Amino acid sequence: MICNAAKASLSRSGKRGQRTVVRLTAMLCAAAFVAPFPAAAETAPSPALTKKTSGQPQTDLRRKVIIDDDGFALMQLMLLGAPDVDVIGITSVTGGSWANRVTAQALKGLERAGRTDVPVAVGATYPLVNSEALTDKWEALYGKLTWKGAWMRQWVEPTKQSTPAYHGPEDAVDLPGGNPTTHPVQESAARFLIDMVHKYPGEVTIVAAGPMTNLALAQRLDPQFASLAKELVYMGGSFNPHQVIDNRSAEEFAREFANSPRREFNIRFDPEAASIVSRSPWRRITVIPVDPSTATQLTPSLRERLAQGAGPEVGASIRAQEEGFPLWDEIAAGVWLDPKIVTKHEQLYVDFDTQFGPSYGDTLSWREHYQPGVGEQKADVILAIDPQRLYALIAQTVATFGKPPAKP
Ligand SMILES: [Ca+2]
Repeated sequence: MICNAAKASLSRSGKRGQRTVVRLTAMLCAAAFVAPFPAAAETAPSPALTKKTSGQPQTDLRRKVIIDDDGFALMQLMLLGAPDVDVIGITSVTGGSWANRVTAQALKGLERAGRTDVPVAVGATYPLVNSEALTDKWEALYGKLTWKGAWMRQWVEPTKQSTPAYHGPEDAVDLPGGNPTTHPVQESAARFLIDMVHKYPGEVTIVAAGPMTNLALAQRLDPQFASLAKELVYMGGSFNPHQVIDNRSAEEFAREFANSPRREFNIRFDPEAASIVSRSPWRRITVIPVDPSTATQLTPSLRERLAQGAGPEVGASIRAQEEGFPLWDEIAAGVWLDPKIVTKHEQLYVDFDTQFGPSYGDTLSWREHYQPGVGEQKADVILAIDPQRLYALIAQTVATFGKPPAKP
């Protein structure tokens, strides 16, 4: 969930050494990183022999991940900075802002992080069925949405959050810190996703933190897509969230769920895509809904703590982030990097309402035996996490941008 274009449009920066094959020092670093988190080690891929140098076999133990998102912020830095993780690609999608802007933000963020080795593929410009015109009609019938992403023109009532600029889907992109000089790959996001799961069958985790349009397109193009991935971790949906933090920002973000506890933006923007993905044969699904995010907040002190460790360039971009936001997407990365941050979770069958009525896009869920059995999949739904442990994990991962590159 991204509820603010300012957050999405920030350009991340930083210097980081070129990654190659994991060497002994990096492996030790990775081992130290995952050692406190045994559950993460349980999900680590089997070692694959990847390359020989000077007669010495070298093993790439890093976990492969593709980030599918409608922005570029702390979550991307966490995964790029985690020493046991290989980000094999980033795919953009329209959500908080249009895909062409998200693509530029990702390229720019990677340039500033010194990680132009990570390919970026351009994702879907439009949701499968939903549209701005349909959203206007829906609001006339059923009431105003709190946040509409790329279609947002104004807030319903006063808010601390900045009002994002309204753009058309093909408007020229002019990022605040300058446009990227690098370019996306030629293939579309859906094609890139399909190609990667075929190239590394059973090894690729997809962390999705925007509308699931690209994943739905990939599954419809190639019915093997979901089953060839290792797992899907997605931020989306809402079960029964409550305001936890007592301040104005938390109160304002609670507007999104106070009277619509089953509605969440990523899903509501493209309900049909979310339903297709929920009914696809993934080996494993982890859902990070709104629920655990209400205990988290990017406070000025947390922001400064993260920025101080991240080096001057990445640090400056972190300081530019708007305060007060729940850490929705960062929880998704955090749960994948360290499952021990989870304090409450439940196995549920999950789908989403695609009827164009008042509950369009709402989260549907069933315990075992109650599910309708029309393809919906069982998922591990994260309901609560330890915020302090998440903050420490974010600090630990972004701090890698503040350190000199490891010597080869
Ligand atoms: Ca997002």
